[in-house]
Amino acid sequence: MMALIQKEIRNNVGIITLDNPKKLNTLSEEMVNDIIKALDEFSAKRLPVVVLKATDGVKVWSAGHDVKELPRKMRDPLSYYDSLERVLRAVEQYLGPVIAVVHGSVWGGACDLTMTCDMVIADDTASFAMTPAKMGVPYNLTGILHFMNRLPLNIAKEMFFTASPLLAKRAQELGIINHLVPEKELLDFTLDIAKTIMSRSQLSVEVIKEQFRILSKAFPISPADFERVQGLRRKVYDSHDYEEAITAFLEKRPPHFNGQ
Ligand code: YXS
Repeated sequence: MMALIQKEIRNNVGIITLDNPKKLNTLSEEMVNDIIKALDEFSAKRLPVVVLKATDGVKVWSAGHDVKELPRKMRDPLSYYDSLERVLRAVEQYLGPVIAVVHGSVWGGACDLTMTCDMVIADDTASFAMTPAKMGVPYNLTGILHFMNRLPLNIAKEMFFTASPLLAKRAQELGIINHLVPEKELLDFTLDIAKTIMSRSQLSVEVIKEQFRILSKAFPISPADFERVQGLRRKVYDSHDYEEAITAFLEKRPPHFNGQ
């Protein structure tokens, strides 16, 4: 069985490399399970920093959720135990910073994954597209909150409403990217930042990361509002438009939305 990711430890930094380029590093259940397993192994070794990257030179860092694994209809495509949701929580809950190193384009759930990482270091080939509106998917509250925590509302809305890729320079101006560096310097630059982090008190870094996680989720919503959101989202994933978007993608044709 081909490994979908590569794992290595360099100077006490855990490095996970997405390595399924022929499938554009789609976040399939299998790849997600491999990523989570690697994070668990690194956590058992108490590695203070993790880098999440793709193999060098790819055009696509990750094409996001594996569309073939999305429910065709009548089921929440992003429920709590969905593979994408599990990997997002694994990154948030990792004991220390997880740094995304991005070369190439990032799509949909993978865009949420980079937004969930603690930092993003990228080169000028990076782009970020948030695609639920293109895929007919009723994104979920925790995912939208990741973007609200990262970006001004108007920018987050533009990303969701247009589903258009946001290019590296603009991503840097907007703060999606911590540092925009030349491709050949990407990993060394990131390992340098990791070295600085590791020179600090890990007890302090870990408890600060956990506080950021708790505070970034501290968003009051009433049970009635939550249930209303779930009802609204169900109308979308039960709709013709959701089924049509998935089918059109798989049939390689543009979707015909009719608002039903
Ligand atoms: O023709 P074959 O069978 O080789 O398959 C094609 C594509 O169908 C397939 N592929 C995918 N399969 C499953 N899930 C995907 N996300 C996915 N993306 C691509 O890979 C083969 C090569 O794709 P192709 O020919 O289009 O390559 P390209 O180089 O011309 O274009 C690369 C992309 C990434 C620009 C293009 O593949 C693309 O736009 N992919 C979809 C990106 C996207 O919208 N991802 C969002 C997935 S849904 C998701 O993440 C969340 C649920 S949500 O939407 O809510 O954010």
